[in-house]
Amino acid sequence: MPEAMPQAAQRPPAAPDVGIPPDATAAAVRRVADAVRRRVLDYTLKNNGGYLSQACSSAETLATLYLRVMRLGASQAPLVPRPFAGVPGPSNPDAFTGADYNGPQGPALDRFIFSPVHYALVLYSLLIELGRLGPNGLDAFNQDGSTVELIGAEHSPGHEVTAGSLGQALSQAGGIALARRLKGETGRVWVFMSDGEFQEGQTWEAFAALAHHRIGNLGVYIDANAQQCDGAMAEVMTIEPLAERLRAFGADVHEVDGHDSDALAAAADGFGTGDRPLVVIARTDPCRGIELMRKRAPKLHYLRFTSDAERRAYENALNSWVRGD
Ligand SMILES: Cc1ncc(C[n+]2csc(CCOP(=O)(O)OP(=O)(O)O)c2C)c(N)n1
Repeated sequence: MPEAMPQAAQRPPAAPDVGIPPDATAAAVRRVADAVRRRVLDYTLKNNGGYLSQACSSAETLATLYLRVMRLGASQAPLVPRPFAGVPGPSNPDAFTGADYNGPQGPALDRFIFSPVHYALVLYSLLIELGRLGPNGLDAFNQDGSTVELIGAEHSPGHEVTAGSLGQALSQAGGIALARRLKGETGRVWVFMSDGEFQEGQTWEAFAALAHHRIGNLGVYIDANAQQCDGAMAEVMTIEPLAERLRAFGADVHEVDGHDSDALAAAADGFGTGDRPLVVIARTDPCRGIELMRKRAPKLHYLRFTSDAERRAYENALNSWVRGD
């Protein structure tokens, strides 16, 4: 039998501090997603480069997860991120993870595992929009000794595991989901992945294990932006037909427009009581919202300005966005 739920876990998901209700609409998701893109563009300019296409492609998916899909409690973490407290281990009682930005753990509450950690700035920006991270939460972004890393790790806000070596987090999430089922917990485990991770053998081994153990409390959202670091997925090494392959591995697969929040949210409706993992393939546009980036295709993975003129073009794009032109 599951343990009695603690009082805090019985509360509905926390209403973010920005006036968006837990049952947010597609319009609210769109507002948040655009704000996330703007902030990532701003930091890309401040840092003279960054993972910008990931914000373009995944902003609606991540915002929909936080605002419409996951059952999370209020953040338990400081608004100003803690500095790095050393490598975790039995001799380091000060080590922590960034999962407390996603609320407390409780039998009925969901857990979130963030896998492609080079998307970290997208997640931090979203946490700011949701009031889970303070407005100055990015002040130490990418600085030595900070947990607000360019490539996130388990101590980074919103992160629970270290997953910089891509394709590993799903295996960890599968173990968490199995343990939760054995404990009789009703909360689900959600994993956010990139499509490049489906070029990794470990991902398929993880799906085989999920099918074998009949894991029905784990859902995966894939940002299928058709890009990876060497260019277009189709050119480097195709993963298609992804939906059929995942179905053959026993998953319940939905393929949706990854900028359509209603479709993203509907795919998760009622999920959590069956015996198959859920996969939502979010087909996305890596230049969504920042048209200027199309000039760089097919190399969109990391934006490093190649000239002052190019940098100014991105500055102008940000300024006109802020002005609302
Ligand atoms: C196991 C492993 N292999 C290679 C890398 C190097 N790497 C970092 S990001 C990346 C691209 C992954 O594809 P995806 O996340 O789909 O790219 P994006 O959409 O962000 O351009 C690769 C291969 C890594 N981090 N881990």
